[in-house]
Amino acid sequence: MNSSYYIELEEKYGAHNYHPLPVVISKARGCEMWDVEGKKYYDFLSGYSAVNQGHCHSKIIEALINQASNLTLTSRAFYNDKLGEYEKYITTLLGFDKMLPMNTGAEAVETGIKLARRWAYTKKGIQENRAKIIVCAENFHGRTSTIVSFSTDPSAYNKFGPYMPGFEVIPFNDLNALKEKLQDSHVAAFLFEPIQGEAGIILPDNGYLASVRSMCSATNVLMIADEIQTGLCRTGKMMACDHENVKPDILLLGKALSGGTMPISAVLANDEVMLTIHPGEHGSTFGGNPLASVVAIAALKVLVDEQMAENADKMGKLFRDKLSSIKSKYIKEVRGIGLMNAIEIIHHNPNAAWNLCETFMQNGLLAKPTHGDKIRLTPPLMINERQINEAVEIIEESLPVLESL
Ligand code: IF1
Repeated sequence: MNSSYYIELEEKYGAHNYHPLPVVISKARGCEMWDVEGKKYYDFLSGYSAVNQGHCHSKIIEALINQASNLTLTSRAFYNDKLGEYEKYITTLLGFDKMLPMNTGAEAVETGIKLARRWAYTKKGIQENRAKIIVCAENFHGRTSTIVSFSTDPSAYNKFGPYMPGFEVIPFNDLNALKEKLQDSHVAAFLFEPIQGEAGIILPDNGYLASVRSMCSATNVLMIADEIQTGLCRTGKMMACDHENVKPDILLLGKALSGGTMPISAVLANDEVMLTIHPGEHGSTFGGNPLASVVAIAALKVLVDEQMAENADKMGKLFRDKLSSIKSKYIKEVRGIGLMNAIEIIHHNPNAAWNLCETFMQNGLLAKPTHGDKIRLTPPLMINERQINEAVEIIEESLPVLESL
């Protein structure tokens, strides 16, 4: 069957909650994907940073297959012989007392919100149902009803009300605005992305993370870092917070925690916060299942053993240098850190970035615009110099399409 067949199937039988590029992928390995016609592409989206280790990494797939044929789920009604090993591995690797396992990134964010509120009432002494959580404009933390309640993107929250109260919005990268909000004794936490992904790879000023850390500590407010997209070596360090040697009070992980094989998310915190939730007060059917536990250990080991943070740092610098040397009136900015990069397009046609991505696709590279005029360029972290060079060539040879729009 050809691509049209599969596209028509989804059109007829699937919800229309996405607008994909017209490409039908049937195989992927490393940085490369193949469509049903056998055409090869470089993957410069990486499943929105879920495939940092590269598609179908042999060690992760091997771990998955071996465990899947033995034990996949016990539920948390019983213990199993994999979860404790995983909890020990990830808390030792990342430097926290405990980990609460969930499945999707949004579930990790929701868990972080519940932990912050529970800590606020039982430890900080905030009056019940009065806890506030500060968030940033242009945030993206998932798509549950609570999370879209504090989104500033109408396409995320419009006509999904009524909205969950208890959230206040400040501009990202604005320490004065945060300082002012932190004077409110009802504030339980500050929830933020170290780098705003969906907003278009927006980096804060140098020192922002360290200032957030000290300001939250000084006002007894929990710092919740959503590293679901920025974490796990994407920015050239294990965590984006590591660039400023900052440790949040609650760390949220997802996506590449499974190497893109299955939904696995994790919430890490120290005992003072984590132990405010007692048995039977939070969880999920698949959270901490033995299959996810084995896969997550393998996915984390691959990042460490194959030095993917170091490669992301090195290849990211090469990529931005080469992109920045392209002379084009249509490229307003090249920005990013590690292999979390984006180009911002400047063009009178509002569909220019989309059309450019369709041309990238015709020339063998897959990427997608975010918020109109920004194109996220986030390949798997095992990409090599030759592949970076080929990708830059594809980008450069595609730009002339903008002349005719
Ligand atoms: C979609 C965006 C990215 C995230 C951060 C939590 C979550 C995400 C920082 C929730 C998820 C995904 C969701 C996916 C596309 C993608 C995305 F475009 F939606 F905004 F990456 F930027 N925190 N991001 O980036 O994790 O529940 O999805 O596992 O909804 O289309 P999830």
